[in-house]
Amino acid sequence: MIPRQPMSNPESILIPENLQTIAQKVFSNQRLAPEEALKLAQEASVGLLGMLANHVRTRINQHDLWFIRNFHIEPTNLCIHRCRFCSFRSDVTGSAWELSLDEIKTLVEEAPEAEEVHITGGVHPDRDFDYYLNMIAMIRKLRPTLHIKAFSAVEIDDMAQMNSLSHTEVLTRLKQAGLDALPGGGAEIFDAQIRETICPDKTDGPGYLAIHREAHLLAISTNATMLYGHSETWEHRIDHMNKLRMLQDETGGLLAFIPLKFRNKNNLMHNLSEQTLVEDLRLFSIARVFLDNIPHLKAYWPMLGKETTEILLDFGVDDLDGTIHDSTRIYSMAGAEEKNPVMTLEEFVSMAKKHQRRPLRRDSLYNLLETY
Ligand code: V47
Repeated sequence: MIPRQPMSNPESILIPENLQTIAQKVFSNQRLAPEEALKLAQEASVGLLGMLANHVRTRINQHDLWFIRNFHIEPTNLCIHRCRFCSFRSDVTGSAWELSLDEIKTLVEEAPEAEEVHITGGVHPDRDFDYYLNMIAMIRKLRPTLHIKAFSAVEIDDMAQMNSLSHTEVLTRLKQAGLDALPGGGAEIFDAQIRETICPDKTDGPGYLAIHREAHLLAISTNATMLYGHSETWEHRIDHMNKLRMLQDETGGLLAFIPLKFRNKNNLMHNLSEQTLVEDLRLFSIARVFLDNIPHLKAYWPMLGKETTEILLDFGVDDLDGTIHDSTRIYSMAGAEEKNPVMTLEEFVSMAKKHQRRPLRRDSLYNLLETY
């Protein structure tokens, strides 16, 4: 009989010589320089990356796995912009919608148990600023404790430009109406040259970062995203994350980082193939290891599918977003796994327990509401 080997603890797994100094830095909780993260991304095995990501995730989030009861409102799919990856815009889908405030009211009334609403959509060509202010004020009046996470930096920028207001004025007035936080959309990839190809006519990288900084200064927390798996290199990804890490050092206002995997159905970039699962695992791991100051790494399951999301729990993820209630179309149109996205609390709890994680229901600021 072959004698059983003692189970090795993760940190005793053999690490190749060329990566030992970097791995040691991660294990001793030191920050990685961008070039070290790049080397890790390019040279480490996926197993080593997962081990490092688990180390950092455990340090920052222990064995907690977060979830929220939420729903989306997408007020319109009309849009003045022409992002080449978009599968949602009315001229791509061939049919347009614009929700009235009454229709939005009904959607809020239909989700009495949710603690967060996520509002984002196309940038309408001629809605005035009052429409947005009235929308937020109406939701706030209807549901005084509902957390309102609304309008990406791009939408904020366009509200400012169309109404000759500063970003500070737009954010201040939305906050007075009841806005709590900004979602992370619109970041794509900060590199100017790639942006010129994939989304040439909207808020640029410095603009996105400036609006998030402004929001943080007004005590509006935000998330940040990165669209990956299209034409960018690892250098572009690390540069993108480094800019977010520097912003976070300055303001501390970012709650979560959400890598968004490019999906290639029904858009102008359909000729590009999608990334493999292994590449997803590498990307999430590097994000967890490099972004040592952003508390949460979210796997947005409607985009990734539940299976991949579950695997990502072992690659740095501590947050799964929420129940969603089949209220978003941005990703299903682009070919995401989940065509009618709904995740029940039972599914979430079972996924967490399978991975020895503590299932926790949160509010939008990661305050604990319930353990299971
Ligand atoms: O900026 C659009 C992405 C984003 C495609 O803050 C696509 O909690 C992949 O930011 N393939 C908007 N991605 C959504 C977003 C978001 C999602 C979930 C949670 C949060 C949060 C924010 O969706 C866009 C763009 O990067 N997107 N089309 C596509 N074909």
